[in-house]
Amino acid sequence: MSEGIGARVKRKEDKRFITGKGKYTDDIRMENQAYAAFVRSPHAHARVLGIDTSAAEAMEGVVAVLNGQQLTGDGIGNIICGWAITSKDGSPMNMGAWSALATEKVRYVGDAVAVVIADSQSQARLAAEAVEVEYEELPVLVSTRDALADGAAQIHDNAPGNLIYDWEIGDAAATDAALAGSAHVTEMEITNNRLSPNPMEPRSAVAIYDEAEEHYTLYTTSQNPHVARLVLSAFYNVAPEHKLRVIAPDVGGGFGSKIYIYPEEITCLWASMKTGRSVKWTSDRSEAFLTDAHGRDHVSTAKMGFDANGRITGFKVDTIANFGAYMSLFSSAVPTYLYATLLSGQYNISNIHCNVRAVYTNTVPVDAYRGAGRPEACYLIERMMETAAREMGKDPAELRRANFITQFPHETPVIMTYDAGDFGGNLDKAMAAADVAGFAARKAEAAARGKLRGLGYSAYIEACGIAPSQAVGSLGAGVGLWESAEVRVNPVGTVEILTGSHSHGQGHETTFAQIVADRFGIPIDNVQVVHGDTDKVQFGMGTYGSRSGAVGMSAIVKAMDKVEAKVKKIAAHTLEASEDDIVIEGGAVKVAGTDKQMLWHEVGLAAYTAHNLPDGMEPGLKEGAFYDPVNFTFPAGVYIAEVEVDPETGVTKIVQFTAADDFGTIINPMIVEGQVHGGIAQGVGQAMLENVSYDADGQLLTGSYMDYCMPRADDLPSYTLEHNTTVCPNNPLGIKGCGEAGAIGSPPAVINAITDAIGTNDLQMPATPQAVWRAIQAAKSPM
Ligand code: MCN
Repeated sequence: MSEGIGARVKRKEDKRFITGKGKYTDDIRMENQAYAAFVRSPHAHARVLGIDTSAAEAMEGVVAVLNGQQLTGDGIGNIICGWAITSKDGSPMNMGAWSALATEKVRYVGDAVAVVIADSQSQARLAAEAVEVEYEELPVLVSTRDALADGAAQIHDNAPGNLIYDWEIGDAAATDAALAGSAHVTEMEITNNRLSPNPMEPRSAVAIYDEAEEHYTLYTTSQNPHVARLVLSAFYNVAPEHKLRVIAPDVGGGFGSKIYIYPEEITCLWASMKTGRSVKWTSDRSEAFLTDAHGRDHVSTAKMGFDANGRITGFKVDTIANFGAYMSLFSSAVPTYLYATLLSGQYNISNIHCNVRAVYTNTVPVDAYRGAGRPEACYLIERMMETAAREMGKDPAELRRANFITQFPHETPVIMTYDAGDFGGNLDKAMAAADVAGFAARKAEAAARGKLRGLGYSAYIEACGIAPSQAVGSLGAGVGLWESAEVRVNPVGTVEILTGSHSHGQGHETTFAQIVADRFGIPIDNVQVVHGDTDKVQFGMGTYGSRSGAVGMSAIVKAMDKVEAKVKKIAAHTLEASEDDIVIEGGAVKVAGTDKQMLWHEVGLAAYTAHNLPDGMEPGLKEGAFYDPVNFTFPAGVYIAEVEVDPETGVTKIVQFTAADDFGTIINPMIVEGQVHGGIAQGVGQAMLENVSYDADGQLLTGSYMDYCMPRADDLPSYTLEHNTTVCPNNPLGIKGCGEAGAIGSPPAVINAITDAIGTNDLQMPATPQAVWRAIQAAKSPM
């Protein structure tokens, strides 16, 4: 059976994961290891008047109690956002200072003010409770909507009115004119609810300072260890880059939340140097809810205009994006270049304008969470399309089809150039698989049982494969986003792939091996994927924005091209043939049309034994490459949800969910389907269950699984998945990312289905039974 491109190969890494043999950060145990426990603010907004550590310092097992004054005194820099956004008046973004340990002020419940280092975790935690902090409470701001209001609490002195930036894209005047001349305008206010990321493995760090070598090692739950090392040394001044090794071993999920460098890693590294002990910190679930970067949290008003034939004339959006208490590493890019640039959706729209105001509040920092900006854009467009169809009495599928982009490349008014797609084909596939034709009968049958049945569409598009360096650099990113790879063929013919991508659940050890197996005709078990260690892989950009396939694998392909060229030279020389006649097939390097061949491992051996190489050829068989694409990739698809609502209780069941996706060339259909399943589960979670909630004092009300409802198996239907393929022209494999699509496309499909069932458009996420019941009642007796 082929193990190459397109094969449903089982994941190589799962053997160790499902037998409990994975090696995670918390599994690292160092000799002489101490533990960190953070002293966290119980107030959402307060001045720190004093910290008394004397009682804690006297407790058993306590090694040190360290605070923010000491940290900044040692020259440790502030945490920064690395993506510069310029406001429409030309002013730079207002970035408030964020010290890993707060000094003068705390700005959210959970903000760390001190750290206790002790011999055991329980001793550290007990002593943290004994640290006395005197606070002066300040007025609190939580609500996204209220952040810009007169009299709102002021969170950072250098961000007057809590405004971080006021940014726009598109043509405001042309869009206003288009809306004014429209036959119909749909208007909505849409909230995108705040989410907590909840990877299975909580964040963890083990910091090791070697005094003799003046060298630091950090084991950490990171999606991008190289970027972590760069930022820790270049910006936070924690350690010189060549004296810092960052290792992200097995990581149990991230969903974006492990891209950032948090206060805890900085503090553990510094505390290790201060105390001369290895320092470990592992978050518990409560700390994760309190401190992991949240996602989404937008409030938008939108207007979409149509001409008499149902063609979109203009789309105008005004969004307030809540950034929480501080600007996290990528936060500024999320509601701008990852959101507003996708507001054309799959549609041919000549006039778009979007204004985004980013604001501070006394809540956990908000940054990228699976989809990051693109779910917010998709939700907005697809709720608008469905609502517009209902208002105009048009079929929602046909309204979409009439507006689909059909010619590629297509340049949108919000600076994206879509490279390839077949949006009508995706819709056809989804509609056939969902049996839309049979929906009326199913609805009637449900009605006979007293149930409301509804059907909702979502046609999503996203820009992923986050790179290209030229584009992201010109838009304000602090670094270019390419990827690196090295392909090492060993003397016995086995292959090691060193990649700057990082796998934390996506199955790279399998899919990356598959493309090597495909090219060189060797078993995937003879291919080892090496990642996640700055001492092994020199540099890389890590994994987020569904980039590892399109960008990371492309770097491997480029490196394999170079290996193949050398292999052909060696074989041609040894077999006394022309290089042009050499082919690699079935684990052998052959002279085409003859029976002359070298086995793959014989070529490997020849390269290293080096006594019969072509003149001037260097021995060895390893090649490196960097890949920097010319454009993003644009996965797209159509999702159809079918729901049944109990009108007495509001309880909603998704009875059918159909996804037709276009991911270009698919390397491993089983892994891709797993990615889509997981993404849809997260999208259903956002649509129906999940919501981070704070009270007016800034206390987190959803700080445990009792209050923050994650989707469970019985909340989810069996999915029907279809694939449509248009090959991406901008990478050698023709692939598009699949890691976020499910989370992007599914929320509007679910909400559109529920609102179809209950006959009102007035419903915000999450559509809990209570929210659905209330929407039904409000529709019955409008105020
Ligand atoms: N793949 C494929 N064919 C394609 C596209 C991808 O076979 N046409 C394979 C890839 O080789 C890879 C997997 O599918 O094994 C996902 O690839 P890709 O879409 O490139 O995404 P990344 O590997 O870059 O992963 C990042 C993406 C993101 S941004 C989030 S968030 C997310 C996600 O992946 N977080 C995840 N999926 C996750 N899955 C798990 N289990 N855990 C997370 O934290």
